[in-house]
Amino acid sequence: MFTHALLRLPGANFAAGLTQAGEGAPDPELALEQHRAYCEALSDCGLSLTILPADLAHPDGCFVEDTALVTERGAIVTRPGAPSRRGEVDVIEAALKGLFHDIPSISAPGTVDAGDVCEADGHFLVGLSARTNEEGAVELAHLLEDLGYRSNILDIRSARGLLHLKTGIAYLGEGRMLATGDIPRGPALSSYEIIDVPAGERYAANALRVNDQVLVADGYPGTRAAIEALGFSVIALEMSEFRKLDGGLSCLSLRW
Ligand code: CIR
Repeated sequence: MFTHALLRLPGANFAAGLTQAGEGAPDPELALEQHRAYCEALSDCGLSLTILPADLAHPDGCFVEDTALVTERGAIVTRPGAPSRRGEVDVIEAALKGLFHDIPSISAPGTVDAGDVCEADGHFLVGLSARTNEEGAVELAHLLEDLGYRSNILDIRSARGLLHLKTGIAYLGEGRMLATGDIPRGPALSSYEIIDVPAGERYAANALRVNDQVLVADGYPGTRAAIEALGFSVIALEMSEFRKLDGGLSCLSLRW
């Protein structure tokens, strides 16, 4: 059960964030409105929220998920792969310090965006991507081991268009993994029941199970139906402005 979430508001210069989506510039006002609805959904799922102010030095700062990995047993601060995002960790680390002790960090030359880390009931899949390098993935695996967790590395560098591992998969619990076709189906995934994201709905793979509910981007009826067929109640959220910056539902919060 999650009881808390940490978030950061998108700022007035949100449109200056990194993107490869080619979907045009996001509207910062609309992003703020969509962020409000996202916060409301997390509250409705029973979480109490800490919402940090926007960070104008870091237009991607609202994508807090990439800056830290929070588990039941402790937190780890990452070292984001994009140089423009490295400074985002300071405020997040300070916010987590009051809640978790001894927070280790990924060190240079390692890089990790925690959007590349998918937890499945205490097991961790770590994506090697354009943002998470081998040094970072190996260091993260050791830090997770220190917390008593096992992990597998999954190389997604050849999956064109997947910014992070969780751009293409979401763990729904009870052994079920939502996944797009471009996620390599190697041994790391063999123990999961794969729920395929329908063709043309790739963006919806970044769904987010929060307690008994699943948050899904609005406008992807096939994915929504597949998740509802598993017996979940779904909260559909408009994500158009975050999508323009390659961001999905999970990126907007840290949950524990
Ligand atoms: C970036 O390129 O880093 C941001 N514009 C989007 C980050 C999205 N984060 C995530 O998928 N975990």
